[in-house]
Amino acid sequence: MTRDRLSVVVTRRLPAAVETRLSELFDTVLRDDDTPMTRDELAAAMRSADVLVPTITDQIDGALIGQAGPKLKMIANYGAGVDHIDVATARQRGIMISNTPGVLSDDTADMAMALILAVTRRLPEGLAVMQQGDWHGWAPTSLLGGRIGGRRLGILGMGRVGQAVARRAAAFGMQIHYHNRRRLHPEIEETYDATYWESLDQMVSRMDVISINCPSTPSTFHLMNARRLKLMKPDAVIVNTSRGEVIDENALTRMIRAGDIAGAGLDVYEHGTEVNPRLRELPNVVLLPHMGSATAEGRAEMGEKVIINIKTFEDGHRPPDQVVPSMA
Ligand code: 8YV
Repeated sequence: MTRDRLSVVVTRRLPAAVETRLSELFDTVLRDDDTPMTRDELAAAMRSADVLVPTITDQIDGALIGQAGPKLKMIANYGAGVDHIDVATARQRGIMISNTPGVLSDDTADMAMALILAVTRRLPEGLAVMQQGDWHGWAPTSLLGGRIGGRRLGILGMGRVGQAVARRAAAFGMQIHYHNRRRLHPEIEETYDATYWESLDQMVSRMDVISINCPSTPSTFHLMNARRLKLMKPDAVIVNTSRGEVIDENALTRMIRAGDIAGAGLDVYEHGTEVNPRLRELPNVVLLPHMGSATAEGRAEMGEKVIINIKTFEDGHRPPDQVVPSMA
């Protein structure tokens, strides 16, 4: 007897190979154009599907989950962060949530390093000079940045991505410091020669570079608020490849404009695509459009994880990347 195939709705265009494999394995509905679904489209998808495959551009809140059809059994997120999904409500309704951790860590950490280098070595200013045809040759004192070797890097959130940043930064000669909900095992600390700071305030006030690598949760919202940003040394810089909500973006903008913080490298923003326009005007701020995990390899591996999670669930087992509310 053949079993009915699971019906899977994918909310965004995914890499072709991922879409093909999803269609081979499941009764898959793919998106025609690469725009986020409207709330009504999402609600309809959640009424008709057994499994929804959303991305960060879908806000799956409690109200939407409340309208889900009785068929919806699983939300297999294409992405590691699940702050756009009300995981607790989904769990109450018996809907399984999975994500794609691990396969994006190195790519995201590469981008954190790229931002640290771009800000401290003034890459955008150099690029602007070249693009404007304004270069009149080498000069001993032009566009002097700072040397990152020897600087103190404070990593806020020492999970997979934070540790991948630590590995890279240590190879660049930076001194590794971190703040985390839980202190790491001494052996892991030794690997990066990392110093743990129980007090985030104390760490922030002593670092040359701060890298945000914690997830967005109610307890990390505005962790870098105006009061804490003020603790930063005026020659320090901050980079964020995690979620914009961790930093009070307006306070950060004010402080960089006032010269109280030396610069910032941001890949994510507090209000999604609504980036504070003042940030865009600042020469010591490097802004990217959420590209941290944007490699062809990473996106393909994210797809593989989604497929493994759905398939394992279909076969009656616990998906390898199940998300439970306390992790979210
Ligand atoms: C993803 C990310 O690509 O995985 C995450 O948490 O932030 C991204 O870089 C995105 O979430 C896709 O849904």
